[in-house]
Amino acid sequence: MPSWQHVTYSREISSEHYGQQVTVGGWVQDLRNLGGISFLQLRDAYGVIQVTMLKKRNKEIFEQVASIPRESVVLVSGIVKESKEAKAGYEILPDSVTVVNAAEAPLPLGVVDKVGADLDTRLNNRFLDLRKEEIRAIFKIKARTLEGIRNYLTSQNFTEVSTPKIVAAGAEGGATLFPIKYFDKNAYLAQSPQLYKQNLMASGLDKIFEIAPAYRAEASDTIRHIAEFTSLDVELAFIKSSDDVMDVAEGIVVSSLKHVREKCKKELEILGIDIEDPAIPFPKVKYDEAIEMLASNGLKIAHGEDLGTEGEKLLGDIMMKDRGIELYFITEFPTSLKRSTFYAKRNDLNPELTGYFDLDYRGQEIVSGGQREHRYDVLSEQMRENNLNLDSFEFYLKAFRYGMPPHGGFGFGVERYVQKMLDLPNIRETVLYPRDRLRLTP
Ligand code: AMO
Repeated sequence: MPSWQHVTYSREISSEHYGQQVTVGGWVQDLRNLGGISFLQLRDAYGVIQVTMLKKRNKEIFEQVASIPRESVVLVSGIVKESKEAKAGYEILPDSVTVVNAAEAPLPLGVVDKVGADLDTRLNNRFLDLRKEEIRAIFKIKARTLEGIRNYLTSQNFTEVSTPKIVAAGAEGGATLFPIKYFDKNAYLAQSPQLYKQNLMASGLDKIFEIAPAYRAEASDTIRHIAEFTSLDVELAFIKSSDDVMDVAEGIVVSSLKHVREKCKKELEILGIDIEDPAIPFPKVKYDEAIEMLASNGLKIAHGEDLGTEGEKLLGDIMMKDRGIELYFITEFPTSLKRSTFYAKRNDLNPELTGYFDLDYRGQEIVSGGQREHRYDVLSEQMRENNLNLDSFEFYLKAFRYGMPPHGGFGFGVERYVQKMLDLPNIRETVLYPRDRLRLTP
């Protein structure tokens, strides 16, 4: 045990401990008193330990334990004894029980209740919600997902960077900007590291990624929008087309799914989730084809309009039903739709089209990106078209005047990815302390 570990965890106790003294610590999940014998189910980070009190063995402890409120934190020192009845195969006969922190009653949220509480109550009491192993499993998987993403990108020679989250100008439209006071200036919370990751393409750090919060003042309450999400941003230089960018996105998904499957067997089992290898290469469905597929399934979307939540979902159903496909790109978005994405490169032969793409996972967009416009004149023209004040973007534009290679990249919503991977009904399930229009605490 490392020097800073002072309790033995349930998962560490084996037959080698039988007859030995240990100290365990955790929460009182349940107490049952059967007269001369009582049982305390003590839950630690990894499982549940049965502590058995025999009145005739130690009357004082037997009586002390009877009054401990549920969910209090206790330290128990005692002898480990093999037990046929205890679920873990052993029990602990205590020589001392210390109540470190007694829980108040009633609890604002039940931990072992069979009846599920609503999401708001759970989020208001997240620390209690997380005492359930199926909730903790989500966050262990999220951590492994990020680890898998980092491992992959690092193996491909991408450098991890950090860019400011307090910024002078937005990149994704004014409507979702959070204004803040910055000394005597006006500033915003970053919606995306877009301008910085492109800036870096002129620096020689030509394959970069960032994993950081992004902020959007999303006015509507949906199951896939939050005001603070984890954005995985990737940018790479000297590309030939958006295809190169899509290859990186595909590599991230394939390798992180494999990583999670290998590292999170127990958590996936707790959640009842099977992760299969996705079919590769991910199919590419052109925007025009997607519109046609939706039309022949009864959903009319005017050319140049967004597929919308309904369109994305139906396309996901069609891809699954017809082809058994969970992950696919939607490509060649029309310029009319991406016009507000001022940095998107338009097709050289047909300016009505961009090389922009989304990656959808079972009917939900999780990634969006493409090749950028790297020519100063064209870029500034596209910005003027969007009524942007070029002066506020000078730091960004400057880099395009002194040697900017062709480049592209994408933004990848980590929570949306985990939501879909684990088939969760609401993106908030994948955030410890979500932020949305109505929620600022905890
Ligand atoms: P976009 O705005 O499409 O693109 O965002 C990229 C991805 O981020 C996720 N996302 C969100 N997730 C949760 N809640 C939100 N409110 C939210 N908004 C976005 C989605 C989405 O696909 N700068 C570009 C990326 C680029 O071109 O590099 C951008 O931000 O999964």
